[in-house]
Amino acid sequence: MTQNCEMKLLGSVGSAFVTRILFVFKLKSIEYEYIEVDQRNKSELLLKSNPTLQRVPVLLHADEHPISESLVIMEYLDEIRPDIHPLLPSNPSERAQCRLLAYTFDTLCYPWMKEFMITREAKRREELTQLIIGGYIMLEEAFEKLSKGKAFFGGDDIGYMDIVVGSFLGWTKFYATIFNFNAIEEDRNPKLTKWEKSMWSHEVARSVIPNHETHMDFLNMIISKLPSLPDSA
Ligand SMILES: N[C@@H](CCC(=O)N[C@@H](CS)C(=O)NCC(=O)O)C(=O)O
Repeated sequence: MTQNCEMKLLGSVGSAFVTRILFVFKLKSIEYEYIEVDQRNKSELLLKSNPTLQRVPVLLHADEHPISESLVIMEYLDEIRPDIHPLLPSNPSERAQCRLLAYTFDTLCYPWMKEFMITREAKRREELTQLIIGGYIMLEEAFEKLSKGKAFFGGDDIGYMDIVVGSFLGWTKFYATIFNFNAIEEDRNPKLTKWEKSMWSHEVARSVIPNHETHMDFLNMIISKLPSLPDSA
C-alpha cells in the first residue's frame, strides 16, 4: 500500500468485501492507496463516489468513473491486468458458473451470516445455522466440479471463487470462536475442509484476511449502528 497511486480503494477494515479487493491487488501485484471509511460517519468522498449504495469497497482508478461492488471491481481488475494471475476460468461456461455461484453466495449466504451475527433470538439463530450449513454444502458440490481434484476452486492457485468465499474465512473462524458454530465441518464438507487449509497456508490469504480483533471491532461497530431494543417492562 502506497500513497499517490492512480488506484485508490475506499474500504473499511474487517469488511470481507474489501478483503476481496486486497486479495486481487496482492495477487496481481497492483500498487494502491487505501482510504479507510468510518462506517459510523461516512466521508464525503464515499458519498460522492458511491451515492446510491453508499457502501465500500469503491475503486477509484485515475480519472475513470468510480467502481463499486466487490464482484464488479474484481472483474474490472482482472480485465485491466489479464496477464498477471488471471482470476476467472478461460472456459466461458465455467466463467458463467463462477459468476452465478458468487451471486448466489452474496445474495443468500452473506445475508444469513450477517443476520446470524446480529440476531438476538436463539430460534432464529438456529434457523440461520441450518441455512448457512446448506449454503456451504452447495459450495462443497461446486468446489468438486470447479477444482477438478486440485487444491483451489481456481485449480492450482487461488482464483475468483477462492477469493469470493475465502474473503469470509476470517468471519467463519470468528463465528467458530464466538458462537461455537463452524460453517465448514469435515463431516459435511470434507473437500472444503482441505480447501480451507490450503487457503490458510497461502501467503496472500494469510496477509489479507483480517484477524480476530479486527472482526470483533467490526461486530461492535455493526451492533452500535443497530436500533436499540425497546425497554422491556
Ligand atoms: N454487495 C456489496 C456489499 C458491500 C457491503 O455490504 N459493504 C458494507 C461493509 S461490509 C458497507 O459498506 N455497508 C455500509 C452500509 O450498508 O451502510 C459488495 O459486494 O461490495
